[in-house]
Amino acid sequence: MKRWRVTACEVAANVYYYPSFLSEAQQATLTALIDEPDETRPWQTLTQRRLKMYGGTPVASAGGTVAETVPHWLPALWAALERVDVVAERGLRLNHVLLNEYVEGRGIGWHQDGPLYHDCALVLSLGGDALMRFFERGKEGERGGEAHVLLRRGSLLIFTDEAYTRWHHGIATATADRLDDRFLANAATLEGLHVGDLVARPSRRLSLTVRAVKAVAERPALQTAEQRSELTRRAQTFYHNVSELGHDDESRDMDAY
Ligand SMILES: O=C(O)CCC(=O)C(=O)O
Repeated sequence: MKRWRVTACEVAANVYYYPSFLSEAQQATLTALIDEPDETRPWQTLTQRRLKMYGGTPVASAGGTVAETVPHWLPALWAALERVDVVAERGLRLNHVLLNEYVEGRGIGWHQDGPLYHDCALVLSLGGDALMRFFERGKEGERGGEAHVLLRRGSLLIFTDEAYTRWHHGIATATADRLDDRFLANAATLEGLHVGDLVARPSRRLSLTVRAVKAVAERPALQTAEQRSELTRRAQTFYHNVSELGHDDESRDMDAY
């Protein structure tokens, strides 16, 4: 994973899509690295997906996120992503990853990524395609515009500014996604696919959501048992809060829309 060929395509205000960001070989390497046994960091099973977090638990208080040791392959990935134009222009130092695993067409309910991170989110897709839907919420809470981006395997999606702070995003639970010409924003990038096509979900899809946490606290060289248990408690609270328990109704709403 030394060289990264990037072709940018702006699909909607503040939403950028890079088809084939990772080559087939890079996708295979990254998937193998993700699947390396790691007893220190087990998968967390949520309602719809499994999740791993790298870079510490994002918190607003107590001096910020406590930096932690990350897998050996992650710093090179962060460095490569920091060279992508949208990220480089902002001078962002990436320091956080949520690794999502979805099986059998599972998705993620409507949500926003929140103020603990800088307003720039990157999503790398592995294993298969899924349709990411964005919608804009107006000042009175009413629904505004909607845009769909088919996230093909190997692609990179970046969304910033209002797409991050005002728009919501999610992936419906479905065995396949219909490419809807009313909303599809990256049709021009989809070789071999056409509006109206049904795109099957893979049996397993991985995504890495990469961001920069705003406040990072240095990890003390030696941690007391109390500090360790506080970090575990923070992580469990975080996993609980991002669990789709509260999003299930909204997922149904996605399908009804
Ligand atoms: O899996 C994806 O492509 C999206 C993940 C996502 O929205 C998130 O981690 O906030």
